[in-house]
Amino acid sequence: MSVMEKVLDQYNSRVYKNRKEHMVTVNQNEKNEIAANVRTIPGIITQRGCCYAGCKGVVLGPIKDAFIITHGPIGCAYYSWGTRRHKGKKEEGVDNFLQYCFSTDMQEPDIVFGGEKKLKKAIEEAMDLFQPKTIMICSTCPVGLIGDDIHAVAKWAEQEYGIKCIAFSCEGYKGVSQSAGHHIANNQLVRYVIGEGDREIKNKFAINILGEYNIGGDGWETERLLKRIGYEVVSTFTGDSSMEDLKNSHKANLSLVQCHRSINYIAELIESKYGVPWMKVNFIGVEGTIESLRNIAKYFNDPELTARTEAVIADEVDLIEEDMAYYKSKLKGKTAAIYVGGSRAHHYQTLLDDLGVHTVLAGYEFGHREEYEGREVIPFVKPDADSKNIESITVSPDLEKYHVYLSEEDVSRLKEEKLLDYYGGMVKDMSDGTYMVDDLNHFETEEFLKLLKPDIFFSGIKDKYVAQKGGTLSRQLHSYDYSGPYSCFRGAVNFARDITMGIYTPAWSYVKTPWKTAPILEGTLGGGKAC
Ligand code: CFM
Ligand code: HCA
Repeated sequence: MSVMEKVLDQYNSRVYKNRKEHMVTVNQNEKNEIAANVRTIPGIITQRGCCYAGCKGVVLGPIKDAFIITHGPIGCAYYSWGTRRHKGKKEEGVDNFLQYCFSTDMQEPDIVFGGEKKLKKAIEEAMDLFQPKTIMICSTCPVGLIGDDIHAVAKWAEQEYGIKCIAFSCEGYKGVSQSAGHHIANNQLVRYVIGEGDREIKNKFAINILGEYNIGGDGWETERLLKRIGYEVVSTFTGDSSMEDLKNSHKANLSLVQCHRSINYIAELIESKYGVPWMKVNFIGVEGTIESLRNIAKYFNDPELTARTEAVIADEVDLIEEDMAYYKSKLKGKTAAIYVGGSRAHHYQTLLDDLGVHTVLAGYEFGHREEYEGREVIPFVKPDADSKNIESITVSPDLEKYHVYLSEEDVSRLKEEKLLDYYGGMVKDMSDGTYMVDDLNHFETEEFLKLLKPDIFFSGIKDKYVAQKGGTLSRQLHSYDYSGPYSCFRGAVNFARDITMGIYTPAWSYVKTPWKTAPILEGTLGGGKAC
């Protein structure tokens, strides 16, 4: 029986059938079709976050001068505050609210009698104390259930105070975990923010970095590298960004997409409305970074820029070569399992490959089929649960602001070459016999770790300690524990150092795993039928 069959075999037949569709043993001669983007089975202990987490925590949270009020009970605001480690610097003339956590702190009477009054009061207080230029309101579950009209309150605030106030109906239950929240945030940013700026852009090598949230300083390192080559970074969505940056993003000549899952809607809508194409990049891993930089230079098609790209690559590689060779000598032949949100399980395989570490299992919490199998499957994907209650907005070209850098023929050629508007997904970069899994739950995580025994398990806070108590080293690939940046060349060394330290710490061999010391009881997890 294969490892996957051993895990699945513990389920009853109904759960077996369901979960089997979400697990693939990779075989490059086959289609490797996976079921993804479906609601979590009630009762299963999932690792996924909620829709509010994806909207407020992920996409909007890093915008430093947006004053975000979580409308709901206090826990939601508190748990989306700071732990993701999206860093932001104070900038002259730009507010920075990242260190604060604002919430209406709804109580039972607000649920019974309605919470709009309390929300207005919170906005009044915000204006008195902080005078923000932008307020964002994010709803949590009870708000949707009792029907508070946060959009009406946002309109009231705009009229009352002459500020921008945007409401996001991102109630936690609204769709497939974070993925639904990304969509809601993307829609409102396209509607009310992008395209409003009139900053002058002088450099024709003007780019946006979409889907880069500056976790552990990743965005800063990527920006440093791109600026060194000669690019102007117009905006980053949304790591260390200001509203003014986002408003001007339509002025760039190319959008780079780091995390496809969280931002593909914005990338496509910016292209339809303003003519700016997008390119999937990966700044995680030495080889990934080199390939991305070369692809960007290919798009701009300028001999000086291309030469500068090669010179910077040579110099940056030279600086890290010795360290990388050392860490590779320590890590070569080790194995890893990765289970994170909707993009890093792919990106980090590039960096692990650089270090000679073989990824035996990789999965997403809420990736869609295109993040697994590539965008070519989009026409065959059935409408998902989210499409019922989350709008898909369409836009038409803005005749005044629409601009092109390359000719239509050149853009079509690059699209055909899959350099633009394309993402190939994770599976093409995985080797035969490895496992690709979707929406892994706690039970499956433990079982896979027992059977595959990877040297390191990359995941998040909810499953890290379970793994470590079982004797498997675990590093958080969401927040990087307390470390980073891990992006580009210098980041690769930081990552290699951190995991070498982890793997060579003898602690894990001292941990006695419960399943080695206690007999497994019939009918419990790891024993009889789990569900
Ligand atoms: Fe994109 Fe992200 Fe991720 Fe994501 Fe996330 Fe994140 Fe993640 Mo946590 S936007 S999909 S919703 S790369 S918060 S910065 S680490 S699950 S893999
Ligand atoms: C979220 C944010 C999260 C959680 C990470 C974790 C992050 O899902 O709301 O489970 O450890 O990156 O901080 O993905």
